[in-house]
Formats: sequence, C-alpha cells, structure tokens
Amino acid sequence: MKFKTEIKPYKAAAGGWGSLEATTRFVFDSKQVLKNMRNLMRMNKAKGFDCPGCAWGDDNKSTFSFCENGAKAVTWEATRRYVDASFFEKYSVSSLYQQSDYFLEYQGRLTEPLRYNRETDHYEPISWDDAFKLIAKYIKAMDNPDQMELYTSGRASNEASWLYQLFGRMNGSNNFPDCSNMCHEASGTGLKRSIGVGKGTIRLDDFDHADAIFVFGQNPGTNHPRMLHSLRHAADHGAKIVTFNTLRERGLERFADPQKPLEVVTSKAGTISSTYYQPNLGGDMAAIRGMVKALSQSHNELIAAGEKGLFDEVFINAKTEGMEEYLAVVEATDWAQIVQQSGLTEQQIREAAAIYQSAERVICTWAMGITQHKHSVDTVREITNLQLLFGQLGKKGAGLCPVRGHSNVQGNRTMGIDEKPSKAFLDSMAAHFGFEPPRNIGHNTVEALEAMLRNEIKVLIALGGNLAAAAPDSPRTEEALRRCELTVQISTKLNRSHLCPGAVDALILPTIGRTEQDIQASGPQFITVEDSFSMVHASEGVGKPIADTQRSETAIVAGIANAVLGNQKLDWLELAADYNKIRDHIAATIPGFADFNQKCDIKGGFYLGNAAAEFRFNTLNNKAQFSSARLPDSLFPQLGDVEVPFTLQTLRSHDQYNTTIYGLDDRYRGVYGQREVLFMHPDDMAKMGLTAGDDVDIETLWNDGIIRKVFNFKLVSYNIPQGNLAAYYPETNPLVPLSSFGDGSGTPTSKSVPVKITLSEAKPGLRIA
Ligand SMILES: Nc1nc2c(c(=O)[nH]1)N[C@H]1C(S)=C(S)[C@@H](COP(=O)(O)OP(=O)(O)OC[C@H]3O[C@@H](n4cnc5c(=O)[nH]c(N)nc54)[C@H](O)[C@@H]3O)O[C@H]1N2
Ligand SMILES: Nc1nc2c(c(=O)[nH]1)N[C@H]1C(S)=C(S)[C@@H](COP(=O)(O)OP(=O)(O)OC[C@H]3O[C@@H](n4cnc5c(=O)[nH]c(N)nc54)[C@H](O)[C@@H]3O)O[C@H]1N2
Ligand SMILES: [Mo]
Repeated sequence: MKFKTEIKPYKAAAGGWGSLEATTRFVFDSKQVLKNMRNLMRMNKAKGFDCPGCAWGDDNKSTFSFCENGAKAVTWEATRRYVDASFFEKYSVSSLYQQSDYFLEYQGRLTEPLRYNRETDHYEPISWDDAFKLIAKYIKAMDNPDQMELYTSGRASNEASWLYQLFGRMNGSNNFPDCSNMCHEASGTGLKRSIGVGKGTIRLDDFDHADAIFVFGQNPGTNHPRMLHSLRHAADHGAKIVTFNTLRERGLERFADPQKPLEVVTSKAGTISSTYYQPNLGGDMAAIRGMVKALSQSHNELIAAGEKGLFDEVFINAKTEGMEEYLAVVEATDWAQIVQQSGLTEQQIREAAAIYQSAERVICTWAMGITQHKHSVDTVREITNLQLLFGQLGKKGAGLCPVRGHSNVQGNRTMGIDEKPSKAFLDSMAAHFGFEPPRNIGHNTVEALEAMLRNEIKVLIALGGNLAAAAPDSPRTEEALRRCELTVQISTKLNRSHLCPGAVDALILPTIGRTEQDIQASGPQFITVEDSFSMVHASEGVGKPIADTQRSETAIVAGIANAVLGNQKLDWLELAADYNKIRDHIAATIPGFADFNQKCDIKGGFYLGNAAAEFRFNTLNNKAQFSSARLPDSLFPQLGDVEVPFTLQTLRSHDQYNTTIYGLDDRYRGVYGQREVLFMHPDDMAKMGLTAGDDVDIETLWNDGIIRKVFNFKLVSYNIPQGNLAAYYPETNPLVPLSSFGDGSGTPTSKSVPVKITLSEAKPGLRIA
C-alpha cells in the first residue's frame, strides 16, 4: 500500500463538504453501496442498530442521524473481505506480526474459530465445541479462580456483558479489567466520590437550554461528531461555548452541518467556540482552581458590600459538605502556581470565570484530556466543585457530562463489568442466583497486565478490543499476553492481540457485529446499549453476517460458561437462545431495569435516571462532597528533580477508531498519508535547531531504567503551547510506562508522558526500542 504523504493546513470548517466527501468515499469504496446506505439510514432509529461509533446520544430529530466517523465504523464492519483458514495457512503469526495495525484490520472479517499451533506458528481451524472444551480444560486446571482475567471492550452489548460477568463471578473472580480502566475511570471514581454516582447528570436536550457550555480536553469534531450538532445548535441559540484544549482543534472552532445542505453549499459555517483557551497538558485543574479563586473573590466582595453573593448558598447549605475547607485550599493556592501550571494568564482565567458567572445554566463536558493524567480524579472533582458552588446540578440546561468513548462502555459498567463491584450489586446476584460471589477487589487493566508479567495468570479471555495495542508500554504488554497459558480473543477483525498468543495455547473466536442480524434458536434477536446520557435502547442488526460459522458474543459467552460450569445453576444455552430471558434476569438483578423487555419497545429508549440529578447523593451523610485536594506539585513526582523538556500527549487522528486504523489522514489537522508525526510549537523547533519535516526520535524519561523510545517521527509545526507535544496512539504506546497511572483511577497517563526529543539517528525501519 502506497500513500501520498503531505502536510497541508485545513482551511474549511469541520463537518461540511470535507465530511460529506469522506463519508461517501468510504461508503462507495467498500463496494457495497446499497447495503451500506441502508445501514446508515437505520442507525440510531427505533428499529435498526445503534451506531457502534461513539456513546453520544440520539436526538431523533434529523433524518440522517449519522456522521462521517460513524459511517466509517459501519462500513468497516460491513466489508466483504474476510480472513479464513487459508489466509492463516499462508501467513505465519511471526510474519503477520511484522505488518502494521492498518494492514491487519484491513484484511477483513474473521470467519471461523482458530487455534494457534506453536509448532508451525500458524493458526488452524478448530470446531466451536472443541474450542469451548479447550477453554474449560484450562480453566478447570487453575489452582484458584483469580488466575483468570476477563477483559471487556466497550462495544459488547448489555446482554453479553451481563452474562460474562455472571460467568466470571460464578467461577469465583472479580478480575474484570476493561477498556474503561484506560478511559473514563477517573470520571467514574471522581464523580462517585463527589456526588455518589459515577455517570453524567445531564440529558441530551439539556444542551438546548444551557447558557454556557465548558468543553474540557475533548475533540468532538473527530471523536463525537454528533456532539457538534448539539454545540452548534446551542451556539445558534446564544449559548457561549468555552473550550479548554491544548491543541487548536478545527472541529471546535467552526462547524458546517453536513445534514443541512444549504449550509454546506453556502459555506455558512457557524462558529462553535466563543472562547478558546490552550492550557498546558494537565493544566486544567489549575485553570479551574483559578476560576474559582476569581469567582470567590467577587463573591466575598459582594457579601462585604451587603449584597447577595454569587454562590448558591441555599443549595450548598442543604445539599453539600466541605465547601469551607475547599475554599480555604483555593485561597491558599497562589496565582503564580495557577498561572505556571495551567499555562494560561491570570487575565484569561478571570475572563473564563466572568463568562461562567454570567451564565445562569452551565454544562461542563470532558473526555480524555481530563481523564488520562496522574491527577485526573482530582481534576474531575475540581470541575464538580465549580458546578456545586453554583448549584449547577439537577436543573434544566446544567450539569456534568463526561462524554464516553465506546458505544456501550457505560452499559458494561451498569451490567457489572467492574473489578470493584458494589456490595449491593453482589448481594443482588447472590440473592437471585443463590451463590456466593467473590467479595475481594479484582484486577483493573494495569493490575491484570502486571499479574500476567508475574506469571500469575493462566487464562486471558477478551470480549472484544485489542489489549496488545491499546494498553501502555507495548513491549511489556505484549510480553504479558504471551505469559498467559491460554489467550482467547473474541473478535471481529484481526489485530495485534491475536499475534501475541499465550505461552501454550491461543484461540480466536469470530463474532458477528452490532450491525448484523443475530438469529438464535428462538428467532431474530436484538440487544441493548446505554449511551452517555443513561438512555438504554434496543439495537437490531440488519446486515447478513458474512459467514454462518461466526457466532454472536452472547452465544460465545454462553458456550464458554456452559463448558466450564455446566447447566446446574443456570441453563446458559437456553439464555443464549432467547435474549428476552437474559433481560428478565437483568430486570430482576439491576436497579432501573424493571419491565426491561416491555421498555425495549419505547421509541428512542428509556432513561435510567440519575440520583444526583434528583439531589439524592449516595455519599457520606447523603450530601455532595466538595473535594479539597491541593494542586499537584508536579505531573511527574516519580522523576524528582529530573528536568523534563517536553510533555507528550498521545491522541487519535481523524481516520482511526482507537487501535483500528481506517486510513492515514488526519484531515482537520492537515496531515495526509502518514501517522508517525509529532506536533510541536515552531519556537520549540527553532530553539532546538530543528525544522518542520525533520525526523526525530522520542524517548521517555522514567525511573525504572527501561529504555522506551520510538524512532523516525516527522515534525509538524502546530498551534500548541511550548513544551507540549502531541502524537498518535497506538504508535506512541511504547512510550507510556505501565507504572505511570492515575491516582485513584489506575488509568495510564496517556496524556502526560515526560519525554525528550533528538534528531533521528536510527536507520529507517527501526520502530521501537
Ligand atoms: N472516530 C472516532 N471516534 C471515537 C474514538 C476514535 O478513536 N475514533 N474513540 C472513542 C473513545 S474509546 C473515546 S474514549 C473517545 C475519545 O475522545 P477524545 O477525548 O476527544 O479523544 P483524544 O483523541 O484522545 O483527544 C483528546 C483531546 O483532548 C485534548 N487534550 C489532551 N490533553 C489535554 C489536557 O491536559 N487539557 C486539555 N484541556 N486538553 C487536552 C487533545 O488536544 C484532544 O483534542 O472517543 C470515542 N469516539
Ligand atoms: N496511548 C494511548 N492509549 C490509549 C488511549 C489513548 O488515548 N492513548 N485511549 C484508551 C481508551 S480511551 C480506550 S477506550 C482503549 C481502547 O481499547 P480497546 O477497546 O481494547 O481497543 P479497540 O481498538 O477499540 O478494539 C478494536 C478491536 O475490537 C474488535 N471489535 C470491534 N468490534 C467488535 C465487536 O462488535 N465485538 C467484538 N467482540 N470485537 C469487536 C476488533 O477485533 C478490533 O480489532 O485504548 C486506550 N489506550
Ligand atoms: Mo475510550
């Protein structure tokens, strides 16, 4: 595959023609025009499937509820290309390992179960029954149930993930590492500590009522394109959109709605952000603290003058705890530290505070720019503190909105994919099924990988995802997978994780996807998912699966459970034959799901509710808790006095879905035909005697003596604060140390990696050290 490489700044608005062109190119390229268009038009409708792209909600307003990147996700799944036994006969695992992630997934859909043959280094066909028996053999041979890790990626349905957690717990373990551990864990943890519920408090239509929307550390133009419609709509109605993003992101500046043809034709693109701040990586907590410092000063001045203060004292007194302590910490934080850490001026911060103050109703949204740092839990709680001071909770047009990643990652948690389940959850399982679930805390993703590296884990099962490429410290992560006795990957497409087989055995189990028909013994099935706004809705695939040897995720999980546990406690196969029966059990065990099957008929789905939005705080004393953490002294306390020249964030291009690479362009950032690029401020280049286009090597500064280095990244001049860098994940995952993770969240610090840069000396072709 040869690609034209160039760097060419993008001039147009986000959305608009560029987006339409790219969408149609993807749809038509896949040579399945009719099928694809029909698929797209059914996305996010009452009948049809939920978009596997992201977890944004559905407004049910526009006729074509899809976006460019959702279209890519759908057509990617609907490919007619496939990899079967003859493919694996041709390619050994070692030869495939040399290929790029793009090449691997591009080969098409996995169609039959495969077992790794270590003697020949090739995967070979195995029957479904034999595959299940093999898994059971390994699991039954374990000395204790915690020698197994059950990984989940956030695309799995509620039904499949609920069955999966039940299987794991009946077998005796809470080892449920998942993609959320690498993603929004800090949001869940922080919100739970502050307001008692680890989910966002707003609903989609709140965007129509907000006076100001603060968007922290998020690139919706690429990762949640449908959110641009909500932002654009809000902006059109006069809401102020205030962005905090280290990079200038095109999608947050201007947006033409591709679903409003006139706008596209006339190029009448609307401005999205009324104000755009570019803090240092990890600087948001300091910026918000500065805003509170400014607001608190105005509040005190008003009170001193005998007037009504700014803060919502009725709400604070009745519903919260810890404000005095928090404001004392704010008072004690000086402006010099705030300015130095945030990278913003006092004036900019006061200006942001003034916008906040002028708004009656405020929404704060955030994503990975907030959650993938060492102090992310504290940062999420700082955002919450700000909102609590003004009573911006539980009222129309106001609240907290962590914007989730994978399309059902929030639903997975609701279903119990959680290494630290609540007592209430376990009690409910215990009561309904009459067994004693494990009560210890299980492993998150980083802990699971560490346990594998210590040779403590015999079996790894992955319900989707691509752990080898998604997790940090690639060489160590790959080695971790290789140290399990058996690895089992339940997947749609070939990826790096399949090429890191367990030490003794490895299986690939091919599954049908969300967009495809799922026919079981009782007839066609639908599944359910939950979006970022706690809306649960049904999703029914329309495309015909490419091979009748693929099975649904639910059927695969049931097959494994049946082979391991038998059918005494539960008839797993009967459940997989009729998902209504699974939903009946969910209704009986998970709060909010009463009459689940009946509610699946509701157009647009049903709302699970949010206790905090109704002022019920499931915390100490049933009050929302202000946190009073100090600003961190440094992003890298592990490094002591070592001077860190640059902080690197690892982020997504426009043509990828996590580790799935659709293409090599990043249109809005003006990058074409390449992915190994490093975004840097031109003055930083000048200081180092470098120029745009130079090849550089990037090396992590860490405290364990391990060399972490990637080679030959092309410098791209970019609007980014000095001292900050950006490059794409997963190529830069070798740079993120496994031992560098968030306090209280365990999330790898993918947005703050301490690095140094040198002009490339490596031979072309050398990729990582
Ligand atoms: N098309 C597409 N859609 C996706 C995905 C995908 O890969 N492709 N992935 C899905 C998943 S799993 C997730 S979690 C989401 C991810 O959605 P995002 O969080 O938007 O993903 P990233 O590309 O990691 O972008 C992080 C953004 O935060 C900014 N940023 C980084 N660090 C900081 C910081 O310290 N402060 C501030 N203020 N800004 C910062 C970056 O400049 C960038 O704009 O998207 C989901 N949707
Ligand atoms: N450096 C760095 N690392 C990061 C991040 C970062 O920003 N920087 N982001 C982190 C985040 S937010 C996340 S969520 C994780 C993502 O981690 P994962 O969820 O593990 O990774 P994905 O790339 O989404 O998984 C893609 C694979 O899932 C399989 N797949 C796709 N659809 C289906 C399906 O319907 N069913 C099944 N069973 N399999 C399917 C395909 O085989 C595909 O190869 O990565 C994390 N890693
Ligand atoms: Mo994510």
